[in-house]
Amino acid sequence: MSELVLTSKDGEIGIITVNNPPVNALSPGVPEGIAAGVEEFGKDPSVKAIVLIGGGRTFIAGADIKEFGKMTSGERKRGPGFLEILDRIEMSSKPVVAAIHGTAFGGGLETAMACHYRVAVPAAQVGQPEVKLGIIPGAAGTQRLPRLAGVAIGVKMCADGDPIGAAEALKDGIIDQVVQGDLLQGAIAFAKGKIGTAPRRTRDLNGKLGSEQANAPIFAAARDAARKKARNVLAPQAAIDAVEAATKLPYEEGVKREQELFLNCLFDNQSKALIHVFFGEREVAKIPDVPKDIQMIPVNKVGVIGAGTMGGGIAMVFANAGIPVLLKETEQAALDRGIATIQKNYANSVKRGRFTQEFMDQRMKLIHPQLTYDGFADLDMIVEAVFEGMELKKKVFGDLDKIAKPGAILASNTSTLNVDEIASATTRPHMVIGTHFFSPANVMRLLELVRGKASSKEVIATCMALSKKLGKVGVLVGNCRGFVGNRMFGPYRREAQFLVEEGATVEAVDKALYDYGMAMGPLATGDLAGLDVGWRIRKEFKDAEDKSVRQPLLEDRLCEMGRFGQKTGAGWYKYDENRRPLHDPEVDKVIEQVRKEAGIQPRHIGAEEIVDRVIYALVNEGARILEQGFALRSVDIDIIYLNGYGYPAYRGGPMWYADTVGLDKVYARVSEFHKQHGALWEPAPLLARLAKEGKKFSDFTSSAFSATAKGSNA
Ligand code: 3H9
Repeated sequence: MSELVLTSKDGEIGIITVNNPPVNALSPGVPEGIAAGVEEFGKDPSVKAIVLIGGGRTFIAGADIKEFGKMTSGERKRGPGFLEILDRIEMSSKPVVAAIHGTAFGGGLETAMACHYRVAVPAAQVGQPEVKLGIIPGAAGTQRLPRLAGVAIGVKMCADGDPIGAAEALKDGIIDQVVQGDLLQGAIAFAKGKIGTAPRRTRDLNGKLGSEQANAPIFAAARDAARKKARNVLAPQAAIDAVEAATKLPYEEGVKREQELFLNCLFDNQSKALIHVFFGEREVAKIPDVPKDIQMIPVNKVGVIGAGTMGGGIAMVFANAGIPVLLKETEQAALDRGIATIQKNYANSVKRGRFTQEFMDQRMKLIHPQLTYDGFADLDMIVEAVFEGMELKKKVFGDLDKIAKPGAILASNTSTLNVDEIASATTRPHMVIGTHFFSPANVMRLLELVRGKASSKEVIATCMALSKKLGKVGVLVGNCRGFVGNRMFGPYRREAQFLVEEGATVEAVDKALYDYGMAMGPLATGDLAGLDVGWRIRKEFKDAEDKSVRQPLLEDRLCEMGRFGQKTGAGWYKYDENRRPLHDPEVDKVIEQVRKEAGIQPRHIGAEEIVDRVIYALVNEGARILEQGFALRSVDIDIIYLNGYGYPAYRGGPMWYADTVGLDKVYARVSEFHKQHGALWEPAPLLARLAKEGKKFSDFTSSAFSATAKGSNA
C-alpha cells in the first residue's frame, strides 16, 4: 500500500487514513490507495466495518487541481480511474463510514458520498466547489448529492459552489451524525453500530429525487440565478444540467451525462483560467526574496489617519477582523461625518442580513474616533489615508515619526504618490510601505502593497499575512506612478474615450466590454468613480504633457460642463433618481463638436475592435510593468485586475487572456494599432520578444523586483 494511504485496525474496525498533506488532495495514488484499503479489509474476516478518515488538518479537499492541467495538455491520460474506484467503495459488502473533519470538498465529498455513512465534527465543512474552478463535479457528485439532500439543495450546492457546515449537512441528510469529541472514536462507535447491516448505497436512494413537475421551477430558478451571478460562465449551467439528469435518468446514465458535461467544462478555456486564478491567488503571497519563516510584527492595535471615504472604509476593514482602531481626524465635523458613514454602512449590511446587529455593535466599539494622537505611541501599525497631496502626506509622516513607537509599521494609502518620497519624511523608511486599498475599502478584495526601496522584509511579510487576515488579496507591487492597477487603467480608459471620438457610441463601448465580461463598461466606470478626479490631475500636469501625443478630449469637456458622473447626476450618461444610466443627447452634441474640432470623420467601429483596443491597451502597459519589474509575475497583474477592477475571473486576468489568445496575435494587433494610432501604441518590448520566441507572459519571471528602477515614481 502506498504511503499516501495508511491502514490500521481497531478491533473489528478497519481504518483507512489518507496521508497526503497539506489538504489530502486526491493526487495519483490516493484513490487507488483507498480502494486497496477497502479491498484489503473486505478480504479480512476479522474486519466487520471500515472507517475512512483524513490524517492531518482535513478529510479530503478534492481532486488534485494540478492534475487537471496535465489532463487537458495530454501530459496525463485521463483514466476511468476515480469513478470506478468510488463504485468499488460503494459496492463493499462491509459498511464504510467516512469520518470528516476540516473540509470534504469536491472529490472529497464525492468519496464520502460513495461511503455508506458519513459522520463529521461540528466544525467540518462539505461542498462541491468545482464551479469555482470552471468545472462541475466529475465523480458522480451531481448524481449522489441530490439523492442524499434532495434536488433543491443538491442543485444549489453544485451550481453555487458554496460549502455548508456540519449542522446543516446533518439536517440536509448529507451526513448521518455530528461527532462531539474525538472523531475517530466517534466514527468507530458509529461503524460498530452498523456491523452486520446491509450497506446503504447512495445510488439506490431515489426517494428525494422529486417529480418532474416539482423540480421544473427549481431548475428554472437555479438557471436564472446562475445567469445573474455568473454571467457568461458555463460551469454553473452545466452543473444544473447534470443534477437535472439525476432526476430524469437512471443512476448509470446520469453519471455518463455528468461525465460529458464535466469534460466539456474541463477542456474549455474558462476552467483553465479559473484554475490559473486559484493557484494565482496563492502564488501572489510568495515573495521570492522574503523568507517564509521571517519574523512577523504582531499587529494587534492600529491607527487610521483620515476619516474620509477611504479612511473610514479602512477602519471598518480592521474592525471586521477584530482589530481595535484609533481613527483620527483634524476637525470634529469631519470626524462626525466619517463615523456617521461607517455607522450607515454597517446598518445597511445589517438590513441586508450580512451582519447581525450584535456584530455591528461589537465592530463600532472597536473604532475609537479622536482628534489627537493620544494612544498612537502604542500602536503596531498606522495607516495614513489623508487627502492625496505630497506635502500633506509628508507632514503626517513627519509627525508619525515623532510619535509612533520604534517597530510600528507606517503605511500610506496613497493611490499614486511616490512611497519613497513619503518615507523620506521619516527617520525610518524601512518601516514604511504603501497599502493601497480600493474603494469601497470594506468591500473590495484587492490590497496593493507598495514596496518602497527601503521597506523591510519583515514589514512586507507582515502586511502580506495581514492582508489574508483582513480578508483581502495582498499583491506586492513596485513604486511606479499609479503602481500596477491604476497605471494600466489609464491606457484602458484612454482608448475607450478615443473610440467614442472616432465614431463608436458611448453605449456601444460600454456594451462591448460588458459583454466581454467586465463588471461595468469603462465609461460607466468613470461616471461611478467621478470624472473630476482625473480632470483635476490633468489640469495640474497640463504643462508637463507631451503635446505630440494624442490626448483624450471628451472627459475634459464633460467636466467643464459640470458633468462629473453619477455624483452630479450626469457624466457620459444622465442618471435618473435610481442612478440608472440613460442616453443623453447633450453628450452626443459634445461628441459631435469634439469630432469636428479634431477633424475626425466618424466611422463604424465593431465590438471586436472595441474590445481589442481597450483590453490590449491594458495588456501592453502590463507588459511594460512586468519587464520594468514593478510586478513580480504576470499572475500578480491578473490578480490585481480580477480583484480591483471587475475583470472577469473566467478570462483569468488581462495577461492570462493575452496568453490564451496567443502573444503573436496580440503583438500583431498592437502593431496594427501602432501604425494606425501612433506612439501610444508602441508595442512593449517584452510583448514583442515573447511573441517572437513563441512564449507566454506566464513564462516570464521578473529577474529583479524593482522598487526603484527606471520609470520609478517621480
Ligand atoms: C474536484 O474535486 C473535482 C472532482 O469532482 C473530481 C473530478 C474527477 N489540489 O488554500 P490553502 C494547495 S475539483 C491541489 O492555502 P487553506 C494550495 O494550492 C477540487 N492543491 O489552504 C496550497 O498550496 P501552496 C475541488 C491544493 O487552509 C496548499 O494546498 N476542491 C488543493 O487556506 C494549501 O492551500 C476545491 O476546489 C487541491 N484540491 O484552505 C478545494 N487544495 O501552499 C480547493 C489546496 O503550495 N482548496 N491545495 O500554495 C481550497 O478551497 C482550500 O485550499 C482549502 C484549504 C479550504 C481546502
